[in-house]
Amino acid sequence: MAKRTTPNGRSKERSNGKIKEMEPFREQAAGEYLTSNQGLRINHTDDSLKAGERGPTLLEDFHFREKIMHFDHERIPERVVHARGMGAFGTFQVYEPMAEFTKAGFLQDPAVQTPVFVRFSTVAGSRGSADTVRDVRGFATKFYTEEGVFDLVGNNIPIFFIQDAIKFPDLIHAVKPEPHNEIPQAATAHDTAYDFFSLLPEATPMVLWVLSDRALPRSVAMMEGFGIHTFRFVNAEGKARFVKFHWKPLLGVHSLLWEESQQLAGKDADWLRRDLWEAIEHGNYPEFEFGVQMIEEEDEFAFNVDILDATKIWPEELVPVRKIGKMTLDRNPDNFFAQTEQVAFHPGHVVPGIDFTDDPLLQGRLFSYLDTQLSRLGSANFAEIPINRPISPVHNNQRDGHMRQTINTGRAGYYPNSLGGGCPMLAPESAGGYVSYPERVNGPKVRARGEQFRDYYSQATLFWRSLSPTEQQHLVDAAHFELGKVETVAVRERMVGHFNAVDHDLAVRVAAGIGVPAPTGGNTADRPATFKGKSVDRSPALSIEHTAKGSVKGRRVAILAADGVDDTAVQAVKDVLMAAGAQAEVIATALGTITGASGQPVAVDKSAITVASVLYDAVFVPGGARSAEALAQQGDVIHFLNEAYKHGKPIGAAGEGVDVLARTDIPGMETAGKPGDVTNDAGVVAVRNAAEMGAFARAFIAAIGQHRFWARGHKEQVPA
Ligand code: HDE
Repeated sequence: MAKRTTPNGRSKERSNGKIKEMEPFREQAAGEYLTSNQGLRINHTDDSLKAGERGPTLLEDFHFREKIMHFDHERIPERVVHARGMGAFGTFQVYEPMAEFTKAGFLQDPAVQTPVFVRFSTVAGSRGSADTVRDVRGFATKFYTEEGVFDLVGNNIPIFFIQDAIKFPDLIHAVKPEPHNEIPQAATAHDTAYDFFSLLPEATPMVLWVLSDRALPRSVAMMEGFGIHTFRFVNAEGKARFVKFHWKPLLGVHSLLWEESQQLAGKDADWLRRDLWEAIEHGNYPEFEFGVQMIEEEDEFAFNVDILDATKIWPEELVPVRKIGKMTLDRNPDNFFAQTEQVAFHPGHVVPGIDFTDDPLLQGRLFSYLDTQLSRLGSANFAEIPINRPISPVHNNQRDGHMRQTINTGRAGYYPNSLGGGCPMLAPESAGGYVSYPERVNGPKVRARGEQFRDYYSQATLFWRSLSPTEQQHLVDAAHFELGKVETVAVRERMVGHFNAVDHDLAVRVAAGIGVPAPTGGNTADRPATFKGKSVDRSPALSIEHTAKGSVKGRRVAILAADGVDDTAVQAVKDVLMAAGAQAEVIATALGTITGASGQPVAVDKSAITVASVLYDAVFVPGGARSAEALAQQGDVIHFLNEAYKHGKPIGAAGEGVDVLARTDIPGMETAGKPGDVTNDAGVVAVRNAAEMGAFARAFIAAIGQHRFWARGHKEQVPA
C-alpha cells in the first residue's frame, strides 16, 4: 500500500486501498491441497478414523475433531436488529471541495475515490427472513477515508419511531415476533407492535411512513437513504453548521405493491439481495448522490420543530438538499460471512469535520453500537477483522483480548512513555487529530425533553397531505392489512385516534376497513412546516411519484414464448432492453430451447414453473402464430398477464402476441395494435405491423421507464 504522508494524503492508489488491503486475506483454493488449520495436508476426509470398518470412531481422529469443532461454531449471534442484510463495495467521490463547510478530508478533492462498503438491511426479521417484508430498510455506509473510518449508519426513511434512545429496547420488543409464540416473523402486523405505537404518539409520523410505499422498495438501488439525525459539519476555522445527510438514487425511488411483496416472499425470498447482486454482476452499478441539508448555527431555533428531534424532517423545499458527491457500488463481496455479516458499523466512527449534536436518539446510539459488537463478534478486537480495518494506519496502546491479531512490539504499551520514544504520539489538530466541537452544554440534570418534541402530529399531517392519491390509497390499504391483523379492538381504536389527530379523512378511511366506528371531529387543517419566515403545507419531495423516471436500468422483463415464436422480434426486443441496462428473460414451459418461427433454436432462460409475474417489472408477448396460439391456451400465461396488468406493470405485445392479450381480462384489448400503428393504453403497448417494431420497442422501453401505471381502468375486476 502507498505510504501515508499527510492525514489527507491524496494518492489514488491509497484511496482504492480497501480492495488491495483485503488481498492478503483472500483465500483461493484452486490448485491447492486440502489441509488442516495447522497446514497439514489431509489425505482422507470421507471417513472418520475407526477401530475396524464397522467399529467406533476414535478420539484420536484430530482431523475429524477439528472439522466438527469448527463447524459447531460457524454461527455467530445475528444482529438484534437489521439481521437480514446484503452488502456491496464501491467508491465515493465528492463533486467539489467542501472546505467552506467541513474539513473532512474525503470531501475536498474530486479526484479522490474513497472506498466504501454498504450494507442494506431489513430491521425486524431474522437472518433467514424474506427481503420484501414491509419494513424500514437500513442503509449503512462505511467510508474508508484517509483519516479513518466514517460510518454513516442510516435508513431509507428520514425519521424514526422514537425520540430518545432509552425507548429503543421497548420498540424492538414490541415489533419483533411476540415472545410467547415467536409469531409473526419480520412483520409489524400484530398486536404488540400496534399496542406500543398506539400508546406512543411520537411514533405516529413514522408509522405513516412505514405504512407508505417507502417500506416496500423495488430495489435497494431505488431507495433513498438518510442519516436521520442532525449532525454537525465543522470547517478548518472551527465554524460549525447543522447538517442532515441524504442519499439520492440516480434511478429514482420506486416501490413494490404489498400484494407483490407478499408473493415475492414465497417465490423468491432473496429478491432484493439477488437484484443487487445481479445488477452489479451485469455492470448496472447502483449509484447514489450524496446530499446535505445545512442550517446555520444561529438558525438552530428558526424551525417550528426542534432540529434535535429525530421524528422530524427539514422539508427539502425549506432547506434544499445540496448534492455534493456520488457513490457507485461496483463490486460484490467475495464472501458473505467474512464481509457482509462481520462488518461492524458505529455512528461514533467519524472523521475530523463531522461531529454530533445532542439529538437524544443519536446520543444513545453512540453507546449501543460498540457494545453490540462485543456480543455479536465476540471480541473488542472486531476492528481487526479485514472488512472493518481502516485503510489509515492504526497505532495505539490497546492490547490483547480474544483473537488479537496485531503483534505489538516493544515494551511501552502506555502513554505517556519514554521507553517507546513517546510513541505513538498525540496528533495535533493540524496533523488531523480529532478535536470535538466545543459545544457549550449547560443545564440541570433531568429526565425530560424539549417542549417542541411534544408536537407529534404536524409533520405526520404534512407527510399524508404530500402523498399522491394513489400513494394515499396504498397507505390506507396497508393500514387495513396491518390493523386487520391486530386482534385487540382497543388497540385498533387507539390507532384510529392518532390517525384522526393527523387527518380526519385518513382516520375515516382506515376505520372503515378495520371494524372501528368512524371518528367524529378530527384534524382537517393543514399544519405547515415553517423556517425563517417561509412555510410549506405540502412537500412534493415526500411523494415518490415525483421521483426520477425514465431509466430501465436494472429492470427485469419477461418474454413469454413457445415453439414458433417470432425469434427475430424476441432478439430485437431483447437487444434493445439489454443495451439499455435491463434484463430480459425468455420464459417457456420447459428449460432448454424452443424452436423459433425461422426454424432456429431460441434459448429458454427460465421455465414457467420457476417464475411468476411478480418477479418481473414488465412483460412482452412476441408474435408467431403457433407460439401465440399455444400461450393463449395456458392458464398460467393468462394469469401472468392479468396479474402484471393489475399490478400496473408495462405490457408489450407484437404481431399475433396481441391476440394473447385479447384472451386476458385486460379491458380494451380488441382494438390494441390496430389499425397497424403502435397503440399505448396506459402502459399496454401493442403493435401488429412488423414494420413498426422499432417504434414499438421505443414505446415499450419508455413505458418501462415510467415504472407503473396506477390509473388503469377496471383493474379491480381483473381476476388475479
Ligand atoms: Fe440502529 N442498531 N439503533 N438505528 N441500526 C443496530 O448495531 C440502535 C437506529 C441502523 O448493517 C445494531 O451492529 C439503537 C436509527 C442500521 O450492520 C444496534 C437505536 C437508525 C443498522 C443498534 C437505533 C439505525 C443498525 C444492531 C436507538 C437510522 C444495521 C447490530 C437509539 C439512522 C447496520 C449492530 C449494519 C444496527 C442500536 C436506532 C440504523 C443494536 C440503540 C435511528 C442501518 O447497535
